Amino acid sequence: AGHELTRRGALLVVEGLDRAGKSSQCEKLGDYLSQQGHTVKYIRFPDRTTPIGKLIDSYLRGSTNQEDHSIHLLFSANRWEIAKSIQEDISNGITIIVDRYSYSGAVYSAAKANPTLSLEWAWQPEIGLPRPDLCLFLSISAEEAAKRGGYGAERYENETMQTRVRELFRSLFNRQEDVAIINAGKSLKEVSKDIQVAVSKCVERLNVIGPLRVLG
Ligand code: ADP
Ligand code: 2DT
Ligand code: MG
Repeated sequence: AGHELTRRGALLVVEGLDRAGKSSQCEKLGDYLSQQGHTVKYIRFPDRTTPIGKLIDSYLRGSTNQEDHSIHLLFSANRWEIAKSIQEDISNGITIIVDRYSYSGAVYSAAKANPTLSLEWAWQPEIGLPRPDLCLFLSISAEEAAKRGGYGAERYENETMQTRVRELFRSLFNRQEDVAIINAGKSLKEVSKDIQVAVSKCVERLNVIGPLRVLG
């Protein structure tokens, strides 16, 4: 007697270009949801702490080279190795905020313009992973992003890649459901308000959405 059903957590993803404000907004969203009484966990991809993540880290820092398809599959494997723990946390009532996910995975690889690495090809290994209840796409212009500082030293942090990534994010999100496009060019506070509105709507609908789904 007296045992109540645990309400499942929500799987919330924050996506966008470098310097769109993803990490800052993940932190603000975590604080907001905690204040609302949710148990919240923050994770990020790539998760550079695992053995696969260490290979990815040295690739991103330019210490090693990897064939385009091969590194793509490692990024995906880095999500698959954590997929089960995501499912478990969600069913135990924990809301997970994810800093980059499959969308970055598909788009950054496809932006390399390798003739055998299309967006469609790049999406395939993501099929079956936990599906976000909501993906918040922080949309920012090249001009606004540039105001937030120059490019870092990592691979992909250059104008050619960023321009292609911006275009590919747009075409990917045209085809995805459960995406909220957030204007990330506003102030930190305004952006976080817009995110809170979108997330609250999603969290209220969780009982309608039902159990955690998988990416198709
Ligand atoms: P990302 O994780 O998307 O790369 P960050 O959250 O690390 O972005 O933010 C990149 C930089 O831009 C940081 O210096 C951060 O303080 C700043 N920043 C983030 N959001 C805003 C905003 N809305 N307006 C102005 N500066 C911002
Ligand atoms: P940050 O750690 O600064 O977010 O940069 N990337 C990310 C991919 O190419 N594939 C992926 O699957 C993921 C999750 C985006 C990480 C860099 O790695 C890229 C920028
Ligand atoms: Mg970040």
